[in-house]
Amino acid sequence: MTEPLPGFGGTERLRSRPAPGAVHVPGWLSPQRQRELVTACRGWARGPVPIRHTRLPGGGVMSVQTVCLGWHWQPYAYKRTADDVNGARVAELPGWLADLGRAALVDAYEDAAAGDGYAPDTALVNFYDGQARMGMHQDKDERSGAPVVSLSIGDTCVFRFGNTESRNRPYTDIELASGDLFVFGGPSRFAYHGVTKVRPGTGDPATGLASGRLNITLRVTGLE
Ligand code: MD3
Ligand code: FE
Repeated sequence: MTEPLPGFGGTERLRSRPAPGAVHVPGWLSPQRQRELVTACRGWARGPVPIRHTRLPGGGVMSVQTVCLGWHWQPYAYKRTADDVNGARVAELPGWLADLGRAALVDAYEDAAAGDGYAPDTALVNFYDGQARMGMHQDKDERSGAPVVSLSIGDTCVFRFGNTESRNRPYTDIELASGDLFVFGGPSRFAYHGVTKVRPGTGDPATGLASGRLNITLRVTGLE
């Protein structure tokens, strides 16, 4: 009798709702979709605004490299042009990526209407090498409480999901692996969060990413 009982002993990661409005759906992106996204990100990384380490007002630079679509985020505002890079207008957010965001809300919230009216107008594409981190922060430069959709590809990271009051405890550490979807809506939209480590060598090179981690977030800026 070596057959495992169904539902026990598996290693498959399960969907979770770590806080109201926050849903983690492991393995949401198919391998084919991950490859397509990696190819698209490579194109956006070349231009019209090249991917770069964002400069912070205090003189530091982020360890993460970022390229934006739709609107260009620079600390701490969104603009149509990348005045801190090359002055160019950022690439449009493609309709297929907004469609993917709506499908993500439907699946995360298990509600066929959850994507209705969701019109993300910016995407931030973040690339993490093995040393890159993102400190605990809130995303509050958007003038909208619409959900943020996060897609991860490549190496697994430790994502730290905190509370809305401060960057300190309580927080929950969650492994985000290639293909994972995370949606932050409702009260979770303004929670502190960050990336405390990347686990080099955990991604499958078949995604097209030989090393490192890509994260794509879809957002509604509320700007025009
Ligand atoms: C929760 N990115 O770009 S994605 C960011 O993995 C950012 O690159 C991380 O934090 C990354 O701002 C985390 C998950 C995420 C993104 C935006 C959020 C979580 C969020 C906005 C509000 C609440
Ligand atoms: Fe963030």
